[in-house]
Amino acid sequence: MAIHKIIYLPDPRLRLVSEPITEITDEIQTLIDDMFETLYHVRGAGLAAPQIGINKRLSVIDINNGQTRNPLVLINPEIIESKGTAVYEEGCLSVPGVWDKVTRAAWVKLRATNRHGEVYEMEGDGVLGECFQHEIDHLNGKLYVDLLSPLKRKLARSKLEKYKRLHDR
Ligand code: K2U
Ligand code: ZN
Repeated sequence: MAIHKIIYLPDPRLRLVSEPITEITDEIQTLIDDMFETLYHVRGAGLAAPQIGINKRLSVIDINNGQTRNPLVLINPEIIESKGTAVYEEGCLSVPGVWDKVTRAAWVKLRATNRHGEVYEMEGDGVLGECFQHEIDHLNGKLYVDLLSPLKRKLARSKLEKYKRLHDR
């Protein structure tokens, strides 16, 4: 297994629309294991393949905060239903050091494939629903800062530059 380097805004690879996965090969299984290892290493709640520079429609999620593990694999995920709106305080591993409020659907139903090739559906609200939406946005080349006002986006960009200078990235 391997821990991958997470890429940061404005890396253009974060802006690509990722390719669907057509076959769950050994290479994909290794990628899933590596993504979980990377996710637990950085103590994130979700990680999308484009965040490690791989433009495939794959995300891994574990919102259990380091307690009992509850790994969730999302291959070719899509939101098939959504309801209401809610305001969330959001951050992103590819925009480190920046948190802000964004408005998203309050409840979503997701359809995805797991690592065994089985299609499943899952409902989510709260952090899970937020995470589903955030991760699928990554697969479409979108970042949560796109949901901010132009002024807040400018502020986020300067906070990110400060973070990168401090962390030598
Ligand atoms: O995809 C990501 O960038 C990971 C996000 C996933 C997430 C987004 C919205 C709501 C819940 C989860 C991060 O896990 S957010 C938390 C975070 C941020 C920076 C460093 C560590 C953890
Ligand atoms: Zn993110």
